[in-house]
Amino acid sequence: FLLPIIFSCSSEKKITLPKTNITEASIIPKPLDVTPSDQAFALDQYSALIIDNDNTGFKTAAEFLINKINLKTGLTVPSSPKDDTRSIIKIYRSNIKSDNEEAYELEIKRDTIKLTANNATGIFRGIQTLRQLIPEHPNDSLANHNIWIIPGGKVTDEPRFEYRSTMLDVSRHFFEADYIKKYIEILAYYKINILHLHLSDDQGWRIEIKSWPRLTEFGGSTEVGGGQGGFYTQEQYKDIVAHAEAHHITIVPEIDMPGHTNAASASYPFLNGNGQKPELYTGTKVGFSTFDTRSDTVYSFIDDVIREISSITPGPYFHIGGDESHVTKKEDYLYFINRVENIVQKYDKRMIGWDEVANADLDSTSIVQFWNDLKNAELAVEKNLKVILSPANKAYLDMKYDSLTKIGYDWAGLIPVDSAYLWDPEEYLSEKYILGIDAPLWSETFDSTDGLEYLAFPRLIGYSELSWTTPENRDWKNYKSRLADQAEFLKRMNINYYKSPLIEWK
Ligand code: TNX
Repeated sequence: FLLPIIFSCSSEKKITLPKTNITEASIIPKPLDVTPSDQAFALDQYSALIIDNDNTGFKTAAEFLINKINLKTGLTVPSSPKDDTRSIIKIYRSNIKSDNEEAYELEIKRDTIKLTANNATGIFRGIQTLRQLIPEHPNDSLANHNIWIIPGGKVTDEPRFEYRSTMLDVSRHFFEADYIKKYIEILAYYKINILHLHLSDDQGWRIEIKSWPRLTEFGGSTEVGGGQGGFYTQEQYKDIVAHAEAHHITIVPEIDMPGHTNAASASYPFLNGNGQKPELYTGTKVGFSTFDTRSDTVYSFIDDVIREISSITPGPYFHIGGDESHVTKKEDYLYFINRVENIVQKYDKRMIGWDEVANADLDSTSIVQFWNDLKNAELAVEKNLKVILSPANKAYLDMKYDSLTKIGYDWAGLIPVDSAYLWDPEEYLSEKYILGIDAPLWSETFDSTDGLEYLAFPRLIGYSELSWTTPENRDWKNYKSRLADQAEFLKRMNINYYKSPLIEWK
């Protein structure tokens, strides 16, 4: 006999009810405080936007929001109300309670959204929260036109740390300026506010220095594996800086020295500490090169480099590297760091160096970036200096996720998506010494933007939450489900993220 085939069939149209509880919205990084209401805002063809003052930063931020709403929904939101306007997004400047530079308040009601901050940066951060609250898909069951339902309530938000950074190594492999601009857009969406560019290393010098043209003409002509390398002209660098500024992101340029300097010394052999003329290098060894630390000509070269880069870098920081100078004598190294610190200060920048620099007699404004040796970070604290945390076994984006990851290293361990998230900066130092977090992406093991994105995402999204969100507001299970909801954005942005099996991707 035949088994009856049972199947159910429904002709009912599937109705997905809009999420209207703001506390369940997938915002990353999680805001400081979110209070729900039982209302919801309807974003549709009858919505408009207004700004309460003429501040150019506010205007630019509002245009940014209008543009992003258009890209996501296709709606063209007018920047002033029209006769048929039914709902309004208002951007206000007012003195909100927090004096944090990046604080904002976002209040969502039935027919108004009010975004308030003391300055344009706060508004810009709040705009990212609002973007994340707009659903990827409209609801078409509520009216005969598309409506994007934004859950109602109030968000009061500000970051835990002021330095929320990622580093990209464009030296071991070069990545074009246009790509850096796309990367900046993704960082901004997650409220990362610093992009640290590792602009020089043994394998390539990547920024034009007008007074020393061979640095890029020759020193920028290759990369790991022997590819053609490349470099940013100063115009291109300025363009990156301007794009970053428009996203309220600061560029931190790094020229790594006295070690990691083979490309510079191959271009100008007088820089070399051992008196020889080195060849260009396309391998992946570290710690074999050094500048001549006792030559005044070397310091006048460094003065030119720092002067030229500083003059096109509006941000307050200059990173001098200082790591793995294994062939520089200790006393020469300490002498070098102090002299270079003076040059950085002469051009009104605050010096940052990898943790080894803590051994020098640093000025109180200089910053130590912990990556390897906690003793160096503790030494920095003894000297009352600020520290940036980049513990390699937690925050290195070039570590493999697991043993099957095809690119990346494992010298500091494997870093799956959960361990990248499950730590707290205060495990290392007390909060008052921590300026923030930097997640470095070293590029020895990949030459494509696909590889870059595979290692960076989704872990970088977790570092954004670690540096923005207070420990009480962080929870892996909750984060994991919010992360799963990022898939649509990452796909829309064409990001080749790693589909970690730890996440139930939507
Ligand atoms: C260590 S981290 C380095 C880099 C390498 C990286 C590879 C640091 C300050 N130095 O030169 O690219 O390991 O993971």
